Amino acid sequence: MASTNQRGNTSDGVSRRRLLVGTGSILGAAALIGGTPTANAQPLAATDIPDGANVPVIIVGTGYGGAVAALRLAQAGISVQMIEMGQDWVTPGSDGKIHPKVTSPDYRSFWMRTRTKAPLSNFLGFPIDKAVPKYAGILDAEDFAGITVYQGRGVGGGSLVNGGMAVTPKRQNFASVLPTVNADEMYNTYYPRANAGLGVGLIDPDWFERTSYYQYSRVGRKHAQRSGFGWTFVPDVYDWNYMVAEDNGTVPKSALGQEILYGNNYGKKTLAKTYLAQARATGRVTISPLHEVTSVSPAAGGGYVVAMKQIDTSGNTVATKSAKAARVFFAAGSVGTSKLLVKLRATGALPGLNDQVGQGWGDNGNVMVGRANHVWDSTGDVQSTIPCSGIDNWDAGGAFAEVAPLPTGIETFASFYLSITKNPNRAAFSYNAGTGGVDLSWQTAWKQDSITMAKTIFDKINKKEGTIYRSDLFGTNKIWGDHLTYHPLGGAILGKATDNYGRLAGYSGLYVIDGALIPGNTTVNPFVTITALAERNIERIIATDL
Ligand code: FAE
Repeated sequence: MASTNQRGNTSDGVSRRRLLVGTGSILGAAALIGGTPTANAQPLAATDIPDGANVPVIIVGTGYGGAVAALRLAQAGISVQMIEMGQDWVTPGSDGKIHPKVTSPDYRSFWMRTRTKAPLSNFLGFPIDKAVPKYAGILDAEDFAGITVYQGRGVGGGSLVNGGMAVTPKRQNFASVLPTVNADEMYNTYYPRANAGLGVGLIDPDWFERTSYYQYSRVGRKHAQRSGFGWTFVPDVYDWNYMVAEDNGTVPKSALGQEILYGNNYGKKTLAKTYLAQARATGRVTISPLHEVTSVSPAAGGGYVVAMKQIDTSGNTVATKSAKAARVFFAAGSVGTSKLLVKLRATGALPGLNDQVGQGWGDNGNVMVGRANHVWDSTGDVQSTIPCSGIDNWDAGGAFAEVAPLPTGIETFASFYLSITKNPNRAAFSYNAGTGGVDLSWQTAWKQDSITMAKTIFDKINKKEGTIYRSDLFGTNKIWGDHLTYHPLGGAILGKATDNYGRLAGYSGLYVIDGALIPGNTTVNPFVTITALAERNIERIIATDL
């Protein structure tokens, strides 16, 4: 095989992309090393928080909850300091792009790993992961004993890596999502506000029927409907007009150019382009990337001391700092917020947090599966990375399945799905004094409930179509992707670890405002609900606490 240089070009002048297509599968990726970090090797000095800063508000994390809080606090005239452990993804790498394709992960792809950990680990049974330099990449595959939790790292949190599917739960299911929240308020005010703030839109149905990039979705629809299942378009924050222009060849390709899991260079309305852009435009919001909060504790004389470490892109600590804030919002995501709070309670920094902190964590019932189609049901060698449709069997079988892409660049004859299921199991975070880390009690076997629910859809489709499951995508002879979640939820449940607006019990001026508040399941993809709940809570907090 030709050798590969740092830019991903092979010595015979063939680009990595062409090499992969030329080998006829994504397996070629396994043999290639992940490039070398050259760009953005230094922390972004312009927004570094000074040691000893004294600010009104610190927000830990820049995902959905944090972005909503920052914007609304700033609009209320309050200065906000955001602390984000990941990078501000604004600087192109050596290939001129900020983000690599999903088919060619490199140093930018994973958070502090020396080997990629793609959600689909195999193809035709062969492993596809490969060595990469340790780097502050965009996707964290965080391993706990029973589950790998995928999360976005950087300014914009999960919005940097997710599929952008922006789904409001059916109203009849809302009582199971957030039992202590008034549904009328959410559906009349906060869901509409969230959808507007996020820039949610729907695919043009006529273009959907025409474009070769959604052949896989049309096949998914045909199979769902022939088996009698409800099939629905799913809204998304991707700029649909941009995607049509991609198809027309008038703009650079992003969703139609295999970009998603490791970032989209164009087209997706991430938080950096919506809530955070608006927040920054107020002039009252400062974001310090590559800073990780390590502790929060009461300050003498009131307020809180927030300790943090500043890292470089290799993960080395370049400074330790502390700042004082009158109020602190935990928006580090379900896992990030829960880990921090559990550790701070156990180690004596915040001993008054109640025993609900760390409880009630769920995986939104995520489970993945592929089906092998007949050769006359081709799903297309070109596929948009942005899913636009789902199969709804929630009421009858407890599963809502997204028809997901497999954007390999070749015809796979596979239909691929990420299901959200009514999995009832809930795990707890606990401090491990031996390792100094935080463990999660989730057990892989608990996914069996999700598999059973997903099978209510796919067993029936397979029977009707005379097809079988793929067993080569998650290992050798392994059908179900039951080792992971994209949708961590809970750990500081609304009304239990906090009051009904996210105020942490035991500490005035400490708030949770992210997915940690939600008790484990949203019945659909979660970020619209996280955003809407944050809109609801911050409105009340600004009105009464500030
Ligand atoms: P999140 O967005 O995770 O933000 C937390 C931020 O805090 C991150 O930027 C962290 O780097 C940062 N952080 C953590 N700890 C610290 C610390 N100690 N110090 C400083 N910063 C810290 O939280 N959801 C959908 O609704 N639709 C989809 O299509 C969809 N697709 C997904 C695909 C993938 C591959 C993944 C990973 C997730 C997907 N999700 C999707 C889930 C969605 O992105 C997730 O629910 C939200 O991002 C969670 O929002 P939070 O505000 O809770």
